[in-house]
Amino acid sequence: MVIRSLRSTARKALVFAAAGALAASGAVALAGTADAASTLGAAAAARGRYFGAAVSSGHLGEAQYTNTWVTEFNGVTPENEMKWDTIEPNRNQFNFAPADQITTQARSRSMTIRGHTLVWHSQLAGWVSGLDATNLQTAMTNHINGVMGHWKGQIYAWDVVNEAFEENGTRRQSVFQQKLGNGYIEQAFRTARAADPNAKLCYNDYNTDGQNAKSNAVFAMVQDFKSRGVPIDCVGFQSHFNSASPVPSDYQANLQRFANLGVDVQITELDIEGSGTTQASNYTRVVNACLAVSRCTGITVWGIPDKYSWRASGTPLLFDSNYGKKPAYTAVLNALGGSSDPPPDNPPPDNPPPAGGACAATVTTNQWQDGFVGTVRVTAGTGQVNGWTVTITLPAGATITSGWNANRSGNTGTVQFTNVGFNGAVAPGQSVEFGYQGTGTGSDVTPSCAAS
Ligand code: 9MR
Repeated sequence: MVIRSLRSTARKALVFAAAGALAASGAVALAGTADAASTLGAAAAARGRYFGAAVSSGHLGEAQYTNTWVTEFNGVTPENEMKWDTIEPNRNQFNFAPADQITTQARSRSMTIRGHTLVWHSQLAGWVSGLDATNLQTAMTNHINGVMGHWKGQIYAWDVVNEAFEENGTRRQSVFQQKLGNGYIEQAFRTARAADPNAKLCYNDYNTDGQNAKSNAVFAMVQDFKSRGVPIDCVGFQSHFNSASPVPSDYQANLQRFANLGVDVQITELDIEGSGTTQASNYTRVVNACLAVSRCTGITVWGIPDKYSWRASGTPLLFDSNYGKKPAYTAVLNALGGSSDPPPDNPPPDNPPPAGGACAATVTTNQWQDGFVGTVRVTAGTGQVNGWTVTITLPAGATITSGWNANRSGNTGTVQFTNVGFNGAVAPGQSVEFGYQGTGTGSDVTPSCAAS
């Protein structure tokens, strides 16, 4: 049991470390791992890409939310915390704390971090709109320098300018456009390059996912920037889809034509409304398109469980509101070459499942600087289990602060977990999972399992 637990943890750690290194260096294929990867991030890393999620700092205290993020994803975009109204609410007063909550955890796991976004007409602090052209120019430069400087060397890619075009391909009449004129996008990119020369600089937009007037206008801008040496490294395709705005038939071709200009492409805010196999097959198309374009360096879904989506009623994400994996999750994992099936060495031949009505338990611990999440898997032997008790002994100094899917006898030292109503019955050879989160160092625990 211990060996199984350690093997699994070590494998995940290796894959995650590799993913971080890959993200920094761009799309390079990772040498194949022996087992099919069992998480989105690990599977994407094996294809030389990151798989991220938009994360909100307000939900980080929810164990299932954070656990799902750090277990499944190897990338992150702060959903709102880096936007101008949050991060510079008053002129030259920067509020980095909400975004730091996300980036600190992400960095401790070597995740790929996307910065979103520096210059955008929406979620703009009120004071910016009232500035005259000279002051607006200074404020934009100061904002880019201040925000990028704070995370210099830590951000994989920045959405330098977001949503600057209208559907018909004309420039959006934002305050930046109206007061600074056409040149503001170029100015923003030049300022950004100087502020953090190691960050990839992206233009990001929606409804540019197929060839149309809007994406043609962005294409022309990127082509112009490339021809004149204006720094731009990537284009982000938000990819918000539903039945009124489906995945376009030329989705892959559109990604490819941008890549052919000499920029990376990224799917930056993916969500697809729907459910079941229809939703799953749409997700598969998007993932396959990215995999088919060598310069498509990663995919970010715009949230984790459906209930926290900006359009929750459309259930557009990979996890349902109880963090259950949807058919779309399995489709994405499979498209990335991963598998939810237990790897062939789990259980290894020298560690067969227990006989009769017995059970076995393994613990996988995600440890960060001063906290941890433990995921415990309870597996029934060759007979039916109708209830179970798992016992662990935590290292000194470790304290459990929350848990899910089990009752708990205490928070320190030797702790017993018993099943809750819905997960006591485990069929022969099947597994259920529960988890806990805590402070201190919670690794190296050896679980034992007793069936009833
Ligand atoms: O998901 C974000 C939501 O929480 C905010 O209320 C909203 C405000 O405009 O922004 C959402 O994210 C947007 C992203 O920053 C840019 N592209 C469109 C996204 C969905 O609206």
